[in-house]
Amino acid sequence: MELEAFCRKLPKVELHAHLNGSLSHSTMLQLKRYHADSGLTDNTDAFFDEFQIAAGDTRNLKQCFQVFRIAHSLTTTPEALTLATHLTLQEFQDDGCCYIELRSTPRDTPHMTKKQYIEAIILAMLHTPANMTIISRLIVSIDRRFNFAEAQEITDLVIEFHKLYSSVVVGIEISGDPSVGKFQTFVPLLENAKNAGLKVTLHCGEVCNPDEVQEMLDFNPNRIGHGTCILPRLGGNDATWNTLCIKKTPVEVCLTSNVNTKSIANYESHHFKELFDAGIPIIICTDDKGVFATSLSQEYRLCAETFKLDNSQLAQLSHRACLYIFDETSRKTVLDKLEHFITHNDL
Ligand code: 6MZ
Repeated sequence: MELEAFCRKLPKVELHAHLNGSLSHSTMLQLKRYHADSGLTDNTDAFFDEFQIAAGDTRNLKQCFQVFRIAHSLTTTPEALTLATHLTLQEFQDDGCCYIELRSTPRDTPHMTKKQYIEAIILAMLHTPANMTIISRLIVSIDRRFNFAEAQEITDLVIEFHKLYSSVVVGIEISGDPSVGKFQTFVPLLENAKNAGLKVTLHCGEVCNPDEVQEMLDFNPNRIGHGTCILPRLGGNDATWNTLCIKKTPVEVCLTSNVNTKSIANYESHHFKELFDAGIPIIICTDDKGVFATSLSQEYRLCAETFKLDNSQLAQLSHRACLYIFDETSRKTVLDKLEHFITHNDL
């Protein structure tokens, strides 16, 4: 089977996808139509075409955080969030994704509170259209810009919703502009979330900050995102790299995101290779498929082409990723699907 078709057919899990960064052009158009039909204003006209940071774009990681405002102006009501969630889940499903942990940062808007924001996504995941088979779970995000009180408000909500909907709300994470805020601010809150049964994933080492990387790894998160500046050659140091090698913390790897934001010079110099060789669990993810003009199957294809992996190795990557999904009750279902695919395709 040709590589592109194989990558699409391979059952995959997506564990690092920000909802508002995952909106496709077509989803944004539908959200614009919804806003117009509902008499709501959005401010996307002037910069609608600036949402995508595709290959060759001159913007860097810092500038990338401005584009999310465009998506945010299209997800201001519970109905719009429901639509955005359903359309995004459908696109992942069409791309061969069978399990997804979508993440999103609750926002107060003129039309909903943070609590309503979280509830809208939970309900959208519980009440998917009839043709939808993808299993979807929610990780609630805390933006590094938040002060302690704002982050506490969100953590309390996540814990409350986890009690009510433990089958949907599975985790909490820290994201946002990595040059802003301090990880230590959020540690007591993350401990509370952990104690309440939530899993934790952290954006770790997206920029060079070895002290913070070390603090994050020492916190023992269930997974980390990116893990870019952990290797000495990428701005980490021997201690950060050795800690990762010993702890074997699973890394959500987002190839195109790292290249398009210029965190990594090109695919060939991506740290995937060192992670792979060191036996550190890797989960191939998209990060923001709308912003970076990618898809989960495309990320698998790029990985295969760059690091010379055959179909069997790709299937093993996907299989191993299933071990790190936060919803333990879905793990067997997802693993069975993958094992069936591996057996039937003689891999
Ligand atoms: C860190 C990122 C990110 O939460 O509104 N986000 N945080 N690094 C990245 N790498 C490029 N990409 C996205 O989705 C958009 C939000 O996700 C975070 C940012 O906080 C962004 O505002 P939600 O659904």
